[in-house]
Amino acid sequence: MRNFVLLVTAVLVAIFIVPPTISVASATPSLPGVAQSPKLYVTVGVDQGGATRFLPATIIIPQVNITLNITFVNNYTVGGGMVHTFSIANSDDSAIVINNLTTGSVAPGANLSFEFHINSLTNITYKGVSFTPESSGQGIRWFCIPHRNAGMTGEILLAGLTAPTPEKGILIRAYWIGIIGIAATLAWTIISYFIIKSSSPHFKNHAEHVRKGLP
Ligand SMILES: [Cu+2]
Repeated sequence: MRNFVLLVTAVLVAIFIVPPTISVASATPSLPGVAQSPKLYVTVGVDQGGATRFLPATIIIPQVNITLNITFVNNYTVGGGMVHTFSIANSDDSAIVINNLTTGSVAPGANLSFEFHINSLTNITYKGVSFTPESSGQGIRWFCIPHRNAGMTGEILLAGLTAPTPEKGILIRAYWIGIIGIAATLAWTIISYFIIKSSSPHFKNHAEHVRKGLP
């Protein structure tokens, strides 16, 4: 019985020490010595029903002055699949700066990783060249060259400007209400155990109980 009490105590301690698991975008510092800005790794695939759609079609960045490392996976290969690109154009002359058909065509089953720095939503740097990316209205537009007219586009948005945040607060609050509820139940179980034990002479001493030959 003492082991049981120890176990319950350990569980209680573990519950209060283990922090809530809140997913945080991976932020790794760039080159040491250089002014640090975070790097965000994002994987984008395509619609699994065969539609010319990116999945996801929205990338939310937590801040500007961030390096975005994108892996575009052409993960729909049924019936031979389709060749796609993940491209970003210069808003000034519509020239494709990131991933044209020569450098960016991704065959079915293949993938392509590349990264660029977002100085602001109107200025990004790719391979040392800064330009104003095409706007999506609220953020940065990206698209597939062969299927743009079929609606295969996506956008990079800045968190806070567009993302709804109240839900997160409710989730964390619900988490703590749950934890407190579980802890209170466990605490009450332990208290009940000692109350019952102390109020009943029969359970004061287990060895004595056995010596008397009681069940
Ligand atoms: Cu496409």
